Amino acid sequence: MLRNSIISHVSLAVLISYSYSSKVDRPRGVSLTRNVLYDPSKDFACFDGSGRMPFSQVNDDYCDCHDGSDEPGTSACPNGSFHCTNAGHRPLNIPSSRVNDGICDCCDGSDEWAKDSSCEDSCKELWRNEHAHLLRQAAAASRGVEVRKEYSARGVQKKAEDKERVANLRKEIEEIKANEESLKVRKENAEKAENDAKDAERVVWTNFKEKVQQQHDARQAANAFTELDTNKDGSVSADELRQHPELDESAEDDEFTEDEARDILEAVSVEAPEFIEVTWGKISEKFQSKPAAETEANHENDEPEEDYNEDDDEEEDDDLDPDMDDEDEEDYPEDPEDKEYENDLDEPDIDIPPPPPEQVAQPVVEEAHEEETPQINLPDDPVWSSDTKFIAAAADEARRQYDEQQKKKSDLERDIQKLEKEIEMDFGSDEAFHELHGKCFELDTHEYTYKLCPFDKTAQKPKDGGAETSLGRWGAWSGRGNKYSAMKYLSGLKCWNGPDRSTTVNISCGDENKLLSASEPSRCEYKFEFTTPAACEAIEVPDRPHDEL
Ligand code: MAN
Repeated sequence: MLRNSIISHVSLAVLISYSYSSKVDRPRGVSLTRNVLYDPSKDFACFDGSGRMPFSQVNDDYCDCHDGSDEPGTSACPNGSFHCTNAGHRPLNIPSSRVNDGICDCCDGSDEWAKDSSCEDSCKELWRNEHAHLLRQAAAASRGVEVRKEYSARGVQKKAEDKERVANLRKEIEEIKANEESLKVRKENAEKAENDAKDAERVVWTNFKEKVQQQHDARQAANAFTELDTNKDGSVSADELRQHPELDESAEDDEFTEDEARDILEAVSVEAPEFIEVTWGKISEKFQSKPAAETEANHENDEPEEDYNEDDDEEEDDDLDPDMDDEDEEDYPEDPEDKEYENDLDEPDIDIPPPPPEQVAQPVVEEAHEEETPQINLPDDPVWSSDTKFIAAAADEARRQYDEQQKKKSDLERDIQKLEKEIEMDFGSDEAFHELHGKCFELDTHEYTYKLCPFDKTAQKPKDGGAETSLGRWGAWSGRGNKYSAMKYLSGLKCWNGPDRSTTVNISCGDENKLLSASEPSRCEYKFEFTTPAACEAIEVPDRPHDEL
């Protein structure tokens, strides 16, 4: 209001300024606690220091102080505040703008003092309603408090049990550790014995395999010699070699000349031993055996075939037969250093030796072609002797025992870790929230089923099917003032083009554990309301209203 309009309001201003409450004299709109700041016998100083004035300017409907402190009972200052005494109910501060605006804001009607206001004093009525409501709330809270006590007792007991379990598990670990070293040594010794025994047999087996391979190679060479020696004169000549153009070493011309064949033979012709020892090594990769029919057709008038070793095939079959007779087995040199064995290697013998005793592994004989020497595939390891099997079984058992104890130890360590995590968890000052640990609560909304698993996670699942979406994992208590009034769940599934999903769960006292509501106030930030007896505290209901007057 402008200063020049004050004149017309002087009488009103005087009325306002000295209109004191009937019970305790103080300017209008001033609370009991601030009354000391308004002393009519002194000049008035603005609370913010923005001015000083005769007391008559307090509540003169003109705003002198920046903070509005000189106009506690009028609407003159835009930032002022009016105090409703509201005797019989609860005092209230309202913005000055609401003073004399025609709306009853104070239940005692004191804000509408200018006119003969229609505001009735409804404070007593309000108090009665509020009191009844408070009594109902207090009754619910006291039921909740009883349940909370049960939760608390169980929570305290659970924590004690968990601690005891941890202590017992630690003892078990200690016992395992006490035996660990001896089990380890036993296992290592048994494994060493196993490795030694197997290594020794592997040496014999490897020699045997080499020998078989050499014999096999020699057989291939002998067969090739037989096939190449078409005139059966006991030697392969350059002409005979030329029947196999695939052996031509010069790629440029098509013709496999006699000179080229001689270069390979390094002679006019070679006899079997030299062929097997020298020539075969040069041609074996290129040599292609001709199908029997072709060979027979080409040489149907030849002399009756005299194989380089015509008994070989039979013997080979015998030799490769795992069910060979004992005599054969005895022939096999047990000692890989055996002289006889070495001599065998010097002079290719087309007999395939029997496998070492007790190492009768099943050779895989593949009949590649009727006329070709069978391919021999022997397994990497032999069939172990019964002694080695016994040693290996002992090592298996020692390993099993050691591994079993190790697994038991790590299982126990995992259990301890889990229990310790639970023990360290903050379930409230009386452990009442422990009751909610390990449980989940759901709420169906139109689109989703929301889920709260306290101290674990929050989630959302579309009702028309589809996977559960994580709305966060347990983070921390996050209530303002009372930290147990809210929980925070963080790092849920990342929102497309947005933050990781997260949830704030407001906790309030209720008769039962219930997820009351779930909403998404901003995208991917969710808000749940949850009630639980664990949050109940006794409510004290005042039996009389405030009586500041
Ligand atoms: C899904 C739900 C919604 C969320 C959108 C964000 O539809 O998780 O709650 O707002 O993704 O893209």
